[in-house]
Amino acid sequence: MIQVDARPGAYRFEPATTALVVIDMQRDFLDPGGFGAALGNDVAPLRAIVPVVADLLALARHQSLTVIHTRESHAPDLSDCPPAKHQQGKPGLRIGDPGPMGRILIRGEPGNQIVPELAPLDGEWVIDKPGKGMFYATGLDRRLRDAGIETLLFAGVTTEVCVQTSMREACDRGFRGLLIEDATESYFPDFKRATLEMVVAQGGIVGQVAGLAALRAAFR
Ligand code: C5J
Repeated sequence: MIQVDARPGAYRFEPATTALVVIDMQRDFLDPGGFGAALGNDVAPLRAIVPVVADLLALARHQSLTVIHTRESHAPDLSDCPPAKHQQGKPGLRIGDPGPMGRILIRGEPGNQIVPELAPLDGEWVIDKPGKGMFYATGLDRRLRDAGIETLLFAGVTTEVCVQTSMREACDRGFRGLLIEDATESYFPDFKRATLEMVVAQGGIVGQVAGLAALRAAFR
């Protein structure tokens, strides 16, 4: 049993039943010209966590955890993109519109790929999700249960949107979550801070939070 110095209290897990979930570290959110930038955001803070996420991935691989990568992505015909979601962003810079890295948030386009520094290895799970949360229309719930996964370590972007949504959904489904705070980022520093506080409030109402150093120390 591994025990991590976490907030609001110690987080315990068995590596054999634990997966690292890296949410949406894809060019559409991290590179200029993608969906994140199209919504008017500065992508630099998200780019800045890539080395930390790479270290976290290396640790998870070394410890033989199941590794899961998600991508927010839609079918080329947008059949899985509800009108309310499609209408986000400025006309011409919406999901499916052509951008410098291909069609924005469309499966298979260059911008939809995970950044090369964090590329999935053979055998790691890659989940294409049309929602903000990782369970909607992905079949992931069944796959996790079939694999005997009980606990989930979370990283990726953005903290308050796809990461938090996925973590809350995981909690409702009975999975225990630990958010690695220096391996997640938001376009809005206040939103990240608030999300970390929300997660650990009320005794860890939807999970727990720890830094990568604490996770690494727990494996020693
Ligand atoms: C957003 C995400 N922010 N991956 N997606 O639209 O958090």
